[in-house]
Amino acid sequence: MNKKFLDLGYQPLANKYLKSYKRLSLKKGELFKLSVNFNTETKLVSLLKKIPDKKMFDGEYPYKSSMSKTMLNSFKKLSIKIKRKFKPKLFLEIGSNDGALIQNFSKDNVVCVEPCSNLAKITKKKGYTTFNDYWNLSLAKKIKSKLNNIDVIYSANTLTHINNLDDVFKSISYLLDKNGILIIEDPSFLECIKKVSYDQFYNEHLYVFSALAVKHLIKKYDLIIFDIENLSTHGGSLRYYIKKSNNKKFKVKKSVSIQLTKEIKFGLHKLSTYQKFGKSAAKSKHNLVRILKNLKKNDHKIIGYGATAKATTVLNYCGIDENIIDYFVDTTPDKINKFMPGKAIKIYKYNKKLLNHINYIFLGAWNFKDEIFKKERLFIKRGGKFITHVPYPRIL
Ligand code: DWN
Ligand code: SAH
Repeated sequence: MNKKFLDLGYQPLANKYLKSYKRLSLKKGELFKLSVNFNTETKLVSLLKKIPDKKMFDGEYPYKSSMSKTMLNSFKKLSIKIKRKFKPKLFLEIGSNDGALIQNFSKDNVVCVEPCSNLAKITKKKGYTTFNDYWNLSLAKKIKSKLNNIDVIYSANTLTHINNLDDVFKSISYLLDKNGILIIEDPSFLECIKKVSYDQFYNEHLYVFSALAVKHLIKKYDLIIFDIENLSTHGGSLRYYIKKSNNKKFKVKKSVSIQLTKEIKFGLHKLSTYQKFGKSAAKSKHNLVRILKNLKKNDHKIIGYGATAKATTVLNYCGIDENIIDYFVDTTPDKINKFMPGKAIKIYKYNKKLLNHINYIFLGAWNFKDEIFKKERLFIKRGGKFITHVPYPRIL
């Protein structure tokens, strides 16, 4: 049974950065209620209202995975591991974005799936076979009619964006070689709850997975998890290694039961744990607003760093506007000179000079804190402070 445990109010689409600010209207369908559910049987956490994918993933999707060194390094390390351990004959990536991972593979044995045409164009141009389409069974059939022997399928931060998860795993199971493997990587709900990072929810993140939920989801398609890695990326992610249950090539590792036990010990099988998270999010909102308003009372200028989808959730949930945050800085070309969704807060092209005379920066990209702190050593050295809400609101 689905039980609502978190209400993040009315939110705009997170990756729709407008060139000029306008107040979004509920009547015109520009704002969507963002509520989050826990399914007491399947343990799956999902949004109550799901927006059609064509509205979110179109020809102007601004997010580019290559904007962070942390992700580029993580993908590079993973590619070395995949080549060494699994020696793929034919490698398929679902949600290949701008090619941050596949650029580490040879063009001869890689297939990309990416629905956003502006991104698919990039990998096509680099010479990678790219299907500019949404992942589903009819696409899997189309790919199978052209290419055989897909023995490694990989998908990071993407399957949680697709409404019909049954179709997702059915299509994967259909296309994958009998001794092939599926690797998926997504934010871990356990880390999300521990860090009170309610901003992992925005309209694109239809789901946030726990190992408990993934295990249950894939069972129907004769798939099982045989290894799990804990990653520090995106605030704490899990990388699941999955095989068909009759594949004898890979043994089920202890890491799987360790993660499942950890999740049960924390209470991820119980509704009450999720309800507590709902309350922690409300407390986090209250405390963040208090910190920001106190700084404003003392005439401090605050800017934002990293115009993330997550920051859109924070701004719109907490009611933080241009009277509190003057502007955001970001390196993503398609976000620059536009406005934070739902807010009259402009995004400027990142330039160290924009941090001059600023003493307080709200960390929108808190998941890249280490990378950003390294880059901004001088700001920190001269006494500049970052503000974060994760795991609890504070000035760092
Ligand atoms: O699942 C998703 C994740 C992977 O990416 C998508 N649905 C949407 C997107 O979510 P996000 O916007 O919250 O992702 P990031 O990766 O936290 O975004 C980081 C942002 O910060 C980018 O716009 C780039 C920017 N940035 C920057 O300006 N300077 C990042 C770094 C590291 C920097 O030094
Ligand atoms: N894999 C990258 C990008 C994550 S952003 C990374 O980990 O950094 C989410 C990606 O999912 C976007 O590139 C988006 O276009 C893609 N996506 C969304 N819906 C999809 C679908 N139905 N099928 C395939 N990809 C999809």
